[in-house]
Amino acid sequence: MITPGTALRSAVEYALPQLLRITSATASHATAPDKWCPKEIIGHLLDSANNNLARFVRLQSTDHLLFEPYAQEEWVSAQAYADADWSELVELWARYNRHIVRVMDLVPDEPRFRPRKEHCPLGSTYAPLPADDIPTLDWLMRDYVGHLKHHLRQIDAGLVV
Ligand code: NI
Repeated sequence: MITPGTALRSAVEYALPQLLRITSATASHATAPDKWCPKEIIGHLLDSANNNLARFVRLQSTDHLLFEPYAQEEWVSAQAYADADWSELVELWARYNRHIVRVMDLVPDEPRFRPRKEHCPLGSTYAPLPADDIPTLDWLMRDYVGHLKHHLRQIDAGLVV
Protein backbone atom coordinates (compact mmCIF):
# COMPACT_ATOMS: atom_id res chain seq x y z
CA MET A 1 0.00 0.00 0.00
CA ILE A 2 1.43 3.42 -0.88
CA THR A 3 1.91 5.93 1.94
CA PRO A 4 -0.51 8.85 2.44
CA GLY A 5 2.32 11.25 1.52
CA THR A 6 2.93 9.49 -1.80
CA ALA A 7 -0.80 9.38 -2.52
CA LEU A 8 -1.16 13.10 -1.76
CA ARG A 9 1.86 14.06 -3.88
CA SER A 10 0.47 12.12 -6.87
CA ALA A 11 -3.02 13.59 -6.49
CA VAL A 12 -1.74 17.19 -6.34
CA GLU A 13 0.73 16.90 -9.21
CA TYR A 14 -1.84 15.14 -11.42
CA ALA A 15 -4.55 17.74 -10.83
CA LEU A 16 -2.42 20.92 -10.77
CA PRO A 17 -1.80 21.50 -14.53
CA GLN A 18 -5.43 20.73 -15.29
CA LEU A 19 -6.69 23.10 -12.60
CA LEU A 20 -4.51 25.89 -14.00
CA ARG A 21 -6.11 25.40 -17.44
CA ILE A 22 -9.57 26.16 -16.03
CA THR A 23 -10.52 29.76 -16.76
CA SER A 24 -11.34 32.18 -13.95
CA ALA A 25 -14.88 32.56 -15.35
CA THR A 26 -15.45 28.79 -15.20
CA ALA A 27 -13.91 28.63 -11.72
CA SER A 28 -16.34 31.30 -10.50
CA HIS A 29 -19.39 29.46 -11.79
CA ALA A 30 -21.41 27.15 -9.51
CA THR A 31 -23.55 24.48 -11.17
CA ALA A 32 -26.41 25.18 -8.72
CA PRO A 33 -27.24 28.03 -6.29
CA ASP A 34 -26.59 25.82 -3.24
CA LYS A 35 -23.28 24.43 -4.56
CA TRP A 36 -19.77 25.79 -4.20
CA CYS A 37 -18.06 27.07 -7.36
CA PRO A 38 -14.56 25.64 -8.11
CA LYS A 39 -12.90 28.64 -6.36
CA GLU A 40 -14.87 27.85 -3.21
CA ILE A 41 -14.10 24.13 -3.47
CA ILE A 42 -10.35 24.82 -3.68
CA GLY A 43 -10.83 27.31 -0.81
CA HIS A 44 -12.52 24.59 1.23
CA LEU A 45 -9.56 22.31 0.46
CA LEU A 46 -7.24 25.06 1.74
CA ASP A 47 -9.27 25.17 4.97
CA SER A 48 -9.04 21.39 5.18
CA ALA A 49 -5.26 21.63 4.67
CA ASN A 50 -4.96 24.31 7.33
CA ASN A 51 -7.01 22.42 9.93
CA ASN A 52 -5.55 19.00 9.19
CA LEU A 53 -1.91 20.11 9.19
CA ALA A 54 -2.42 21.18 12.83
CA ARG A 55 -4.07 17.82 13.59
CA PHE A 56 -1.25 15.84 11.98
CA VAL A 57 1.26 17.66 14.20
CA ARG A 58 -0.72 17.76 17.46
CA LEU A 59 -1.93 14.15 17.34
CA GLN A 60 1.62 12.80 17.21
CA SER A 61 1.92 13.54 20.93
CA THR A 62 -1.47 12.21 22.10
CA ASP A 63 -2.91 8.73 22.69
CA HIS A 64 -6.32 9.75 21.34
CA LEU A 65 -7.53 10.87 17.93
CA LEU A 66 -9.74 13.72 19.12
CA PHE A 67 -9.91 17.11 17.42
CA GLU A 68 -12.17 20.11 17.03
CA PRO A 69 -14.38 20.26 13.96
CA TYR A 70 -14.60 23.56 12.07
CA ALA A 71 -17.60 25.34 10.53
CA GLN A 72 -16.90 24.64 6.87
CA GLU A 73 -19.50 26.95 5.32
CA GLU A 74 -18.47 29.83 7.61
CA TRP A 75 -14.81 29.37 6.73
CA VAL A 76 -15.59 29.48 3.00
CA SER A 77 -17.85 32.55 3.17
CA ALA A 78 -15.63 34.47 5.65
CA GLN A 79 -12.71 34.23 3.23
CA ALA A 80 -14.76 35.18 0.13
CA TYR A 81 -13.04 32.56 -1.96
CA ALA A 82 -15.43 33.23 -4.86
CA ASP A 83 -13.79 36.69 -5.22
CA ALA A 84 -10.20 35.41 -5.02
CA ASP A 85 -7.78 35.07 -7.93
CA TRP A 86 -8.09 31.53 -9.33
CA SER A 87 -4.45 30.82 -10.17
CA GLU A 88 -3.31 32.27 -6.81
CA LEU A 89 -5.71 29.95 -5.00
CA VAL A 90 -4.61 26.92 -7.00
CA GLU A 91 -0.89 27.67 -6.52
CA LEU A 92 -1.41 28.17 -2.78
CA TRP A 93 -3.35 24.89 -2.58
CA ALA A 94 -0.57 23.01 -4.39
CA ARG A 95 2.22 24.55 -2.29
CA TYR A 96 0.40 24.01 0.99
CA ASN A 97 -0.22 20.38 0.10
CA ARG A 98 3.40 19.83 -0.95
CA HIS A 99 4.31 20.98 2.56
CA ILE A 100 1.75 18.56 4.04
CA VAL A 101 3.38 15.77 2.01
CA ARG A 102 6.67 16.62 3.77
CA VAL A 103 4.97 16.55 7.17
CA MET A 104 3.20 13.25 6.41
CA ASP A 105 6.49 11.66 5.35
CA LEU A 106 8.14 12.86 8.59
CA VAL A 107 5.66 11.20 10.98
CA PRO A 108 7.50 8.33 12.72
CA ASP A 109 5.93 4.86 12.67
CA GLU A 110 5.15 4.79 16.40
CA PRO A 111 2.70 7.74 16.49
CA ARG A 112 1.59 6.94 12.92
CA PHE A 113 0.35 3.42 13.73
CA ARG A 114 -0.46 3.90 17.45
CA PRO A 115 -4.00 2.50 17.98
CA ARG A 116 -6.38 5.33 18.96
CA LYS A 117 -9.20 3.78 20.98
CA GLU A 118 -10.52 7.23 21.86
CA HIS A 119 -11.42 9.06 18.67
CA CYS A 120 -13.92 11.44 17.08
CA PRO A 121 -17.12 9.91 15.65
CA LEU A 122 -16.18 8.43 12.31
CA GLY A 123 -18.67 10.05 9.97
CA SER A 124 -16.33 10.02 7.02
CA THR A 125 -16.16 7.23 4.48
CA TYR A 126 -13.19 8.49 2.51
CA ALA A 127 -10.71 5.96 3.92
CA PRO A 128 -11.56 2.39 4.93
CA LEU A 129 -11.04 1.76 8.63
CA PRO A 130 -8.21 -0.51 9.68
CA ALA A 131 -9.20 -4.19 10.04
CA ASP A 132 -9.59 -3.89 13.82
CA ASP A 133 -11.81 -0.77 13.47
CA ILE A 134 -9.39 1.23 15.62
CA PRO A 135 -8.20 4.29 13.69
CA THR A 136 -4.64 5.55 13.56
CA LEU A 137 -2.97 8.79 12.53
CA ASP A 138 -2.01 7.02 9.30
CA TRP A 139 -5.71 6.37 8.72
CA LEU A 140 -6.53 10.07 9.36
CA MET A 141 -3.91 11.11 6.81
CA ARG A 142 -5.37 8.69 4.22
CA ASP A 143 -8.80 10.10 4.98
CA TYR A 144 -7.47 13.60 4.27
CA VAL A 145 -6.32 12.47 0.80
CA GLY A 146 -9.67 10.77 0.15
CA HIS A 147 -11.53 13.96 1.07
CA LEU A 148 -9.28 16.01 -1.24
CA LYS A 149 -9.98 13.65 -4.17
CA HIS A 150 -13.71 13.70 -3.43
CA HIS A 151 -13.79 17.49 -3.85
CA LEU A 152 -11.52 17.49 -6.93
CA ARG A 153 -14.01 15.12 -8.57
CA GLN A 154 -16.76 17.67 -7.86
CA ILE A 155 -14.84 20.15 -10.02
CA ASP A 156 -14.12 17.61 -12.77
CA ALA A 157 -13.96 13.80 -12.63
CA GLY A 158 -10.88 13.95 -14.88
CA LEU A 159 -8.85 15.66 -12.15
CA VAL A 160 -8.51 12.38 -10.27
CA VAL A 161 -6.86 9.22 -11.59
NI1 NI B 1 -15.36 18.64 2.41
